[in-house]
Amino acid sequence: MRIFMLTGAGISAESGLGTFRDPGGIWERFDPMKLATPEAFARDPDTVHAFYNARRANLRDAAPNAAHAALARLEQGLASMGGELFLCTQNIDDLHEQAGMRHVLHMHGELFKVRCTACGAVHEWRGDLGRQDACPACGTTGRLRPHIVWFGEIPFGLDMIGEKLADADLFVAVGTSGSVYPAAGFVQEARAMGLRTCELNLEPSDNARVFDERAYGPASEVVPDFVERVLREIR
Ligand code: BJW
Repeated sequence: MRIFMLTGAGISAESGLGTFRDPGGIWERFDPMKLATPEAFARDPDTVHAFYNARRANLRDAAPNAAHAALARLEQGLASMGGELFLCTQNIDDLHEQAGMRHVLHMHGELFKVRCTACGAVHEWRGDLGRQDACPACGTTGRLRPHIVWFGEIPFGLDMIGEKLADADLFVAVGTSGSVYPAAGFVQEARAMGLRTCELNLEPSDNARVFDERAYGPASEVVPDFVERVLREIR
């Protein structure tokens, strides 16, 4: 069995990382147009750096939950039976990797990485970032930015995403509201290619009616249940 899995902020909610659009979520407290666009960064880099410095500090204290751990078990289980779990996350946290996932595509980038807009080099960066920092590769000061896909920028890995969707038997979306494109359109693409589709979420998402199967509840419960069911089926 080959599974294409798309995860969103809901899978990390129980690890203490806020979601975006739930009541009290990040975009209810902060204006995305002032923080998560290339124009906002050009206009006011200090405010954008402060926002992502706070997010990095939050992530440094976070640990994976039972849902992340279950997906790492699924990756191993499917691989041992000749199948594949392709995990495409919209999340910029590293909780899938911390839980032991070997292969993760971060289509919206990674919080613990920065990119130099002078030379293009990408670097690991776990601490605060500011305009005073220099690129470790080319030495230019003030040209490092979060390695994150902001609104209006093209997500990473779209070619591979298309290939893996075409290759899969089952599409599963976990903890995503289905409101940000192009990720929100993957379920339609999957259906058009003849894949079965399944949604695991706290509550029905904007796309809920498009899915063949649905299970609702906290990710720490519905994801391990789903994983155990799949592992039983393939053994
Ligand atoms: C739980 C739970 C628990 C809670 N257990 N579940 C049509 C086509 C293409 C593009 C567009 C289009 N229409 C508009 C666009 C443009 C735009 C867009 O989509 N805007 C919408 C707002 C309408 N898209 C873009 O700009 C993208 N780029 C782009 O389109 O490039 C052009 C292009 C692409 C492709 C081909 C050709 C051209 C880029 C989008 C970048 C998104 N960036 C962000 C910020 C990242 C940095 C940061 O974190 O600061 O990414 S926005 C934010 O939303 C973040 C997330 O990855 C993303 C998705 O959010 P997610 O994960 O779904 O979170 P929530 O909060 O929305 O939902 C959480 C869910 O969890 C809820 O359902 C809860 O119920 C659930 N939940 N607790 C289980 N315990």
